[in-house]
Amino acid sequence: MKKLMLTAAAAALTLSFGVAQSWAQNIQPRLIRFGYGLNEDSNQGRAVRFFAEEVGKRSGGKLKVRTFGAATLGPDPQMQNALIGGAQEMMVGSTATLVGTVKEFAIWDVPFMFANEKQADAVLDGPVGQKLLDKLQEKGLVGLVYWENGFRNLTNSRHKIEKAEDLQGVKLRVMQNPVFIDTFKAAGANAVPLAFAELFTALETKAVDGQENPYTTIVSSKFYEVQKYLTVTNHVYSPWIVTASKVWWDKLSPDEQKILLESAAAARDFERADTRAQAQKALDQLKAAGMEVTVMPEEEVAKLREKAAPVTKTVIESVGQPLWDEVQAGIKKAGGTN
Ligand code: TK8
Repeated sequence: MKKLMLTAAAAALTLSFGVAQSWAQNIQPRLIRFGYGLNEDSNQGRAVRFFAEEVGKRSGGKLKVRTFGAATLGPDPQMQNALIGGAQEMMVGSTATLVGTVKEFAIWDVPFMFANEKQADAVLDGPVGQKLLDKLQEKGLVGLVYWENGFRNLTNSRHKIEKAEDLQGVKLRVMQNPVFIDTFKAAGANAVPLAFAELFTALETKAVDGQENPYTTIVSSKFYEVQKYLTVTNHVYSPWIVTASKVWWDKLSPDEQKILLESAAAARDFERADTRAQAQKALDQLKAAGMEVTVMPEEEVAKLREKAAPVTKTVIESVGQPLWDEVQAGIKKAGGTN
């Protein structure tokens, strides 16, 4: 009995020593302000909280992530600037609003480029995805990992959109990004770039007729309250990106950086699984909330693709053929075509 207790005590000692050892890594007490645009009750909010808990656990409570949802620290472009200036530490948001900072990011906005999530994961988590993350450094940002926003679909309050031509004249809010503006202009819509934080009010007051986002966001942002028609188009796969302020990041120890990177990657895996599990449920919720759901027939989607072809060409000219080829090779390797 005594021997057993002694062994237990020894084990406890080793254990606490082990813990003390990992705490003895170079980790300082730090507060990390982490902003995001969607509501707390969203796939984005859940993943940010997961990230915060991971960072807490992995740093023995020394690194504290304080989360700010619903764009309380400002819309994506404003937060990006705060990160660059060092006034905010971290955020997750659309890659789309980074195109003005690093032009190559336009490649993720090319309509109909990824056919499924498997292709998107392979390319984003592969060498090309990393290459783009690395390009942010010289602009004052550190790109950690990509999370999933998802395939985007159209909603509007004006009329049912079933054919490509039904988009004609519809005043559609798009992300603040030239590829989105050009794609929807080419489709005949009146594309209006607007910050996501202003979108609900714009839809409610009918300043715009419609918008496009994944099902999960249409639910978590309650767009179904002010939008009657949903059209399934899956016109583009949108990634989110987790970024940090470079001036701040450079002051962190390698141990601290490792904790943040690994936690962001763990949160990515959690987020993608959660988002995918929620997507079908979200569609059911939208139907139950009274939205009229129309699946755009394939031949009509093909017309949208055709109209978007010149936009894709412009993107290739801007990002360069080699980068485009790399992405296409990644898609091929992941299986299938787009
Ligand atoms: C949230 C946005 C949102 C995006 C958009 O801040 O703006 O429509 O899809 O997820 O990043």
